[in-house]
Amino acid sequence: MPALTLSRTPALPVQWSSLLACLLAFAVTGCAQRVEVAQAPAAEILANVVPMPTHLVRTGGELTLGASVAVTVEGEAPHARRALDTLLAGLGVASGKGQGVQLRLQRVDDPSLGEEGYRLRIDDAIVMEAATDIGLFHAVQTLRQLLPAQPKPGMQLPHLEIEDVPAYGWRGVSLDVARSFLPLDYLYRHVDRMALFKLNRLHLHLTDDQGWRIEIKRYPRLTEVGGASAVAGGRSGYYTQAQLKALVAYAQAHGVTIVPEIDMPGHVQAALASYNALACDDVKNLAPYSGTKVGFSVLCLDKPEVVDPFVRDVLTEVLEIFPSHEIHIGGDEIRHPRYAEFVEMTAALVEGMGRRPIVWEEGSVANTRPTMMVQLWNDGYDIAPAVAKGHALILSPCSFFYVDHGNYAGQPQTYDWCRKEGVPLARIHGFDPTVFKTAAGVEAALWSELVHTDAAADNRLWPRLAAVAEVGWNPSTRGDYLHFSGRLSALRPHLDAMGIAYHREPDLYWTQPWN
Ligand code: TNX
Repeated sequence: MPALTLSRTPALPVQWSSLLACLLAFAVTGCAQRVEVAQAPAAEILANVVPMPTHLVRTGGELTLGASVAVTVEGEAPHARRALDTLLAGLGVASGKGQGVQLRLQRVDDPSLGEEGYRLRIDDAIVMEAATDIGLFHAVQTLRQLLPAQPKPGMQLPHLEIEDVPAYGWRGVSLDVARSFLPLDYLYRHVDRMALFKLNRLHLHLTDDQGWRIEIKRYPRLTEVGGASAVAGGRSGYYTQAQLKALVAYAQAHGVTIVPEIDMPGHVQAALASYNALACDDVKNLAPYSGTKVGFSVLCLDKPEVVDPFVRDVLTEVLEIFPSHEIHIGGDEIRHPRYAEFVEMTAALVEGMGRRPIVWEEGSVANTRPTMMVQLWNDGYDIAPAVAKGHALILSPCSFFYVDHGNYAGQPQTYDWCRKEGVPLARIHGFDPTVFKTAAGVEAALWSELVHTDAAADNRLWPRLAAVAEVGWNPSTRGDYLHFSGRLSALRPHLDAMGIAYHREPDLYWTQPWN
């Protein structure tokens, strides 16, 4: 089946309807520049779904949803079922046995669908098939995008057939809650938002110089002292273990694995301020830190008798909270003669505990097993030796994935050290992960030195995370930005319904109010 098949009943290309609206509004809004650059997407838009399904055919006609849907489930699918019930309830549609359009969720024994793939067929009934509950959950998310964001009379769905399997198993976002804390309720909302775009890894950067955000029972001062500081202007705070366990379960039910990072051996001023013995004896500055410099603090690697048990104890508690197979141990931005030795020790420790370590790119110099994952973050870093060793890569090259950089050049309160022009939506969508032989997937990073509120986080993350999702799920679409922006533009009511304070991206015609 070709990736895109011409439909018998083409959907209205969203870009063109927006263009029309723009022309009509021209006198008051002055959108002439947009008109000049706007053109039709190379492929026809058949359905407003992001990420673009790998196979999609419109089969002609529409299905009208009535007041109720008759749901049947074959096989275990509690997460998908809950998501479906929430979706239908939100649209005022009753779900249950009996009357109305038939909707079937079915587990099938089909290895070609993998852990996350699914089929969705809409004709006079709706049928979803997947090998796993999470595959069915993703099918429900596609249905969610095809339906309106708010209830309305006579809701219609296009007849279609989708078969959709992600290119990459790692489609992530990392949130730096250490520089500036994000409240727990933000993380819950964030998981919901990730789920709509089938993002599946939430990497939490839990510790850094400016704060320590995870309760460790054996070291209470880490949160008493380290939890009370933050970057200047940012928020302090920490999560209890019980809170994190509940968040982990919630995320799992939404197809999201939470990957914890304890950043070591550098980026540890909050830990040193909490437990001075972790610093070398000649270190004078042991105060909490609220600046934005990096690379100045380090665990005393000459005192393994103090540092190694600390690392082991902390990781033991971290692993009890987070069932994620992958555990991030940091390793960035520090020069020390015993650095490689420390990474080797810590990576082996994680492996000995039955998990898989991840390090930032610098850690790839250590003599570790190739099963360790490596996260690339500098565009220019020579990652070839790590690839040759067989390390799987998480791709976060800063000029594509650092969303602490502006949505546009010169955006206030953003960094530009990696790319002066910022990291616009189109650039992310143009990223090609396929040139990295051992890519596990992609991950955007929101560092929070300059991001101190929920609204600022929303602005940096959205709509750019939709492009991250598409690049990781279906990178074959990257040549057609207009196709992507047309589909995404139409999903604005869904972002509104979730209360996202997104960047009003001109490429999506979001500078104007939605009518
Ligand atoms: C680099 S990426 C860092 C972070 C900063 C970020 C700011 C990485 C592994 N280290 O500590 O917050 O730049 O953009």
